[in-house]
Amino acid sequence: MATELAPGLIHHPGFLDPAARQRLADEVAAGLDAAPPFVPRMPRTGKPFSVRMSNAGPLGWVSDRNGYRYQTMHPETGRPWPAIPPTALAAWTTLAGYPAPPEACLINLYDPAARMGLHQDRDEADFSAPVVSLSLGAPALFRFGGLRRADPTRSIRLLAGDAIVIGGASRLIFHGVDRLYQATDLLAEDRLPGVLPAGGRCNLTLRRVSAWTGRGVEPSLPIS
Ligand code: MD3
Ligand code: FE
Repeated sequence: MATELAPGLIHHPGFLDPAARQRLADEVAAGLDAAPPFVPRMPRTGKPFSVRMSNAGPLGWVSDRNGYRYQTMHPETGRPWPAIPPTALAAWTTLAGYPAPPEACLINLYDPAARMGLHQDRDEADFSAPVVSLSLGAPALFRFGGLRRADPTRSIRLLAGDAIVIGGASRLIFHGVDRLYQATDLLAEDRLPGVLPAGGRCNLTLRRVSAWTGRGVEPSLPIS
């Protein structure tokens, strides 16, 4: 059952069943072989993120001393990003309510001590498209607030298989991940060996980056 946490912010607990989580984990592992995780750094200071990242799709989000941006190539290998995992693409089709496919799939890899500070996602040109988030691995405490950093926040736990759709009036809310939880009873399919250290977590976010006119072909995407 889906819950509307705020206008446009929809939580779908257990959206991926164990078989779908296993399939997605295998697809992510294959993608990471082609596009190994990198350590993003804060613009200007160069301070490393505690979260490691990779991407799939025509565009990938990167951050380094020069700033945040989307780019077509992996920052270290110089190769294009691999295809978006089919199981993630299917989730977008079911959940996004948007007529064009995602252009970027950001893959966040959390070790048990990693966190993500409160931020907005606003490096995209099209805020009319939602962001779709899929969680794998250990549970996390997700925090979200309002359109201003100082607005009051609420927290919910995100578990393996949960989906969140962030759209409409919530597309630009502040949000972050305060901590992971130790799960003593994770299913084998939720451990992601080869992708995550023990007790780690993986989050995929599917995004539109460029504005979509609703006409014509998608320039950089295959037809089928
Ligand atoms: C609310 N990721 O990659 S997912 C991110 O769990 C990010 O790794 C977190 O924040 C994670 O930018 C949270 C849920 C989420 C994703 C995108 C959002 C919430 C959002 C965009 C706008 C508002
Ligand atoms: Fe975010």
